[in-house]
Amino acid sequence: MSTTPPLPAPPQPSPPTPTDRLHARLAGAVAGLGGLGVAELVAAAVRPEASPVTAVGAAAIDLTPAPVKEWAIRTFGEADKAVLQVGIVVVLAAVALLLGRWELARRGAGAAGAVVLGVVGATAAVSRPDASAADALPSLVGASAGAALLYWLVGRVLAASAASGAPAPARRRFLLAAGGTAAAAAGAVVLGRALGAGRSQDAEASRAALRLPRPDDPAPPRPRGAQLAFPGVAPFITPNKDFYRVDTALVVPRIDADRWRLRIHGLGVADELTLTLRDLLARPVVERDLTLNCVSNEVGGPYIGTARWTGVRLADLLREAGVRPPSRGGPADQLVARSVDGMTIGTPVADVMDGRDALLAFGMNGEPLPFRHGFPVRMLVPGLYGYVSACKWIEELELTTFDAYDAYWVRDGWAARAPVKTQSRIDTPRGSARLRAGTVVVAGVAWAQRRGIERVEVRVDDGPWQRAELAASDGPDTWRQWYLRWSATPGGHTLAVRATDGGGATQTARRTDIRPDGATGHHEVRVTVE
Ligand SMILES: Nc1nc2c(c(=O)[nH]1)N[C@H]1C(S)=C(S)[C@@H](COP(=O)(O)O)O[C@H]1N2
Ligand SMILES: [Mo]
Repeated sequence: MSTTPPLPAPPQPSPPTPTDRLHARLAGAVAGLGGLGVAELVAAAVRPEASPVTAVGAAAIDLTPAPVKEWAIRTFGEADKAVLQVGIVVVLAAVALLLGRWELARRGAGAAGAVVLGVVGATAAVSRPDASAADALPSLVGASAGAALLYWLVGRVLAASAASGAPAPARRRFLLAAGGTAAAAAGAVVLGRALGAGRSQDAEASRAALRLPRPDDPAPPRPRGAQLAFPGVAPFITPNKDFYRVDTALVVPRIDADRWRLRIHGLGVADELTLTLRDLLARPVVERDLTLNCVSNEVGGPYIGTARWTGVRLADLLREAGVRPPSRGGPADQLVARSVDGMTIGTPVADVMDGRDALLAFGMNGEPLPFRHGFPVRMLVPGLYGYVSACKWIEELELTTFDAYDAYWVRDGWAARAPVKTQSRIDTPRGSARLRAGTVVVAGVAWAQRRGIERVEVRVDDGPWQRAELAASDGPDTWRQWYLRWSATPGGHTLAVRATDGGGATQTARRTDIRPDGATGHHEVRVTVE
């Protein structure tokens, strides 16, 4: 009788243990970080804006419905872009954990998911208005690296799981592999971002080398009394570091001024022009104090500032290109400015050419434009909100018509024409302030660019409108400070302010939304007097 030993049962893949699942998620997170690190390194070589996080964020900004965008600006202020990028990384991390589990459940499934993510990033990157095909590379190479890492790391998890006899060393090998990969990936992210920043060295150097020319047409002397001495009132000139910033750029464009060009072309342009910065600097240089404000500024809000700008007159350039305003029979009524990052801003040709100080500016408060405010050159048109006049990082001016073309914000539902509305703001006392009874200085700013401020009045509770003292005027295109000495009596009080412009029109009390063409209503501040 012969006995044959029973054949050993073929090894059954044991179902994943909780530790396996945990480690698979860890593998997903580490592979995700690795993919991101590789993507950042490639983006540093291609173009920092092509980084998947930046590209997806930029696409998200463009695809987000306008009300959500406004909510984000209202809620997060100038931190909105940082919040967006953190949000993208959080979503990416959640998806990475999921892909780790998929890869464990079915070999290749998680890796395939990573590749799909890469295609999403690449699609976002190449659909940016300023993109080239190479912008797909960071996402695609990063996702491939992430997929390979995921396949490999989950392989280690399975190996550890199968080595059921002595799982400890195999587990340790997996954790070492995961830890080492994570450290290398974090290093790659940091290095990639640093290299990307280094790429802007030419831009930094060109800005450092720029000496603002002495203006041929200096700003009229600013009256000494334009600036009041009361603490808490916004300074008449806003320092560059405090000047508000509103734009859609996730990465501030850093343009090498030596390579910068501005093209002027379009309807009714007899002589197309292409100008270098040197060409602009060689023209008659003007300097003006101008107040700039954003249509998204709520009543009492912070998105307004005044600077002394240096530049050249835009109307002269247009005239040299053969452009005539509509009143002189010119066929174009809209001037569309385009920036290097694809922003489009449409301005009435009539406004630019009616004699006001519309500028192509390269200087801000005595220094070259800061990168965040549009270096090397931006547009400014007194009397119009920024979104219809103040294109930063400008590279093209096209003459067209309002009928033929809707600029970026207009497609979002904002008005195509948006002159600044007369407005005023109480800077001191602050809302909810607790004050002592007696004389309290109520003070702030009022603005109505092009028309100027003629009168400011303050009302306490339901009392009469009382005329405030006005600081000296620096001209119709800048804001004007004002103050009123108030004999504060104990109790809760509501202070309100309203301005009357140089045309005699008084600000309406009617509260309207910032959309479609700027908020109206009185700024009110509630205080408690003890
Ligand atoms: N290229 C570009 N230019 C732009 C914008 C933008 O998003 N991109 N935003 C505009 C808006 S809405 C305003 S209010 C002003 C703000 O200029 P500042 O950021 O220098 O204060 O810039 C304008 N120019
Ligand atoms: Mo704006």
